[in-house]
Amino acid sequence: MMAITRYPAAPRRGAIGIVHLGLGAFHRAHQAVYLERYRQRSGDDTWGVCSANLRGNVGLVDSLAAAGHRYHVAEYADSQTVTLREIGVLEETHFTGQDKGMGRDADGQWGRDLAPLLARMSDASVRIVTLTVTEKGYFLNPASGELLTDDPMVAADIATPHTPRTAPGLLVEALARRRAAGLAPFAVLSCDNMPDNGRRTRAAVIQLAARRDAELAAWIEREVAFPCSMVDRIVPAMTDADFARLAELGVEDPNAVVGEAFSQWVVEDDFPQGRPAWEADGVEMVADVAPFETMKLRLLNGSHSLLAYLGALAGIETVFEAVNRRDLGTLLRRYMLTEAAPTLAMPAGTDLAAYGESLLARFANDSLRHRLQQIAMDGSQKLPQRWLLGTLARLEAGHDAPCIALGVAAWIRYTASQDLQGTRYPIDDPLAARFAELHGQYGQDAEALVNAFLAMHDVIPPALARQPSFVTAVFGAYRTLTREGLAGALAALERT
Ligand code: NAI
Ligand code: CS2
Repeated sequence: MMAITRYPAAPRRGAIGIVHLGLGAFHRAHQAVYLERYRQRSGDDTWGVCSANLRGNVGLVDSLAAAGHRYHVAEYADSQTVTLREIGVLEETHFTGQDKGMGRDADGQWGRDLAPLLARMSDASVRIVTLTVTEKGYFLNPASGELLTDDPMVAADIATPHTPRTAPGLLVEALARRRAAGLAPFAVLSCDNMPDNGRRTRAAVIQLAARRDAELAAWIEREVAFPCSMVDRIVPAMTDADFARLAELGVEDPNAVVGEAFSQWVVEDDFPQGRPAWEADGVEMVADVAPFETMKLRLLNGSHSLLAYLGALAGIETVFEAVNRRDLGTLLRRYMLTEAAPTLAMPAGTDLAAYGESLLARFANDSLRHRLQQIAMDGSQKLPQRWLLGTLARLEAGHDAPCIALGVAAWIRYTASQDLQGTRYPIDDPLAARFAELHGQYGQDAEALVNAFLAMHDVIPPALARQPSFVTAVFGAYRTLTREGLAGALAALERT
């Protein structure tokens, strides 16, 4: 018997206090849910949201507008227990990029809704700008955190700063307009899975602003708050099966999203122009997010990436299927307890073993179809914070890291674009062309291939690539994985 709890949206529309960049699945199922709950509880309707996509998914922007910006979120505790929420806190949606089906060619037609979006960001009532533009949307070198000034999108924003295409470019232009108008700046709250996400966003914005106007850059440095945050809720991309099961519950909504019931948001409390009183809705407002962020990135996301590359190579489709394999479950426990947890400095009383077990239980949620290929995308942007920085600390302290050595071997093999059975799949990563080049050049020589990947210093920290024991371990794992398959590689690891 299905247990269904339903919450309709608050009936009234409100004023817009937040602009969000990156109208994807996660924003709809996380930040928007907290804001809806806040509005319903407090009756304060000054924190409505204007949400925009800068690239991709114009269809969602328009479909939400057609639905009066209302949509549903289904939160599954398990396949029989679901909370259905209608969300009404979204007031406006915009699209500023290019997308398939828009009948646009190459350059010149960017920015359909750029003017209204920038006007909104420059409006005095907007006090916070939040972001979920994925790791690559900040245009930072993943290893060094430097702005990618040679990237064509960033170069365009440097050349024509008043018509920005990137998220940092939009922030700089909107902040410049506010400064010129004598308005206080908004706070910028990154909700992406990056380490020090606020400080990284700040670095991107200040570096870009400095290319345009040193005084503007200094003003941003002085005046703008960039609090860090740790966000957590598993929200997979929607499938036809998800829409079908929602229809069975009476929800026929093309803009609906499905996620787990669990949700966490830890935010540094630095909002000079004010913020919703989120505490009452379970948001943890803290002075320093770093320990929570690192814990989540290394334990949850690090485990996800291990499952993604190893599982995808064996042709496994979802997290649920992968984590139910005894040997992969054993790998995750060992990785979390012996390679990730010892690298963390947590507040007293934090029980990392219990946290790890709670993650395994969440991964085993049978109501989510979280595809490993979705998690595997953008590995070049994810691996430093999930695996490599912790591993470097571990090696420098004189320990080994065999689980991550196997993970790195699996990632290298995964980027060959076909699994161990020969089934092909596309690689979705900003560095995909470089991966293809390396496989083309060294595909027949495993040692040279591994060395070439470890020499990608924008992904692999040079200090890690210089550790001979790590290089040897990755090469050994690569050989075992390609010769003996997933079960063989995991059995070999269990013997160590
Ligand atoms: P999604 O695929 O539904 O949406 C991705 C969003 O990022 C879209 O709005 C897209 O337009 C935007 N985007 C992608 N590349 C961009 C670029 N170069 N510049 C500007 N915008 C860009 O993905 P979803 O689920 O919304 O996740 C987005 C991010 O949210 C993740 O990368 C992660 O950092 C964070 N997140 C997601 C969680 C999840 O379970 N889905 C949980 C925790 C964090
Ligand atoms: C996942 C995350 O796609 C990925 O890389 O590891 O999106 C993960 O689902 C979330 O961070 C959970 O909060």
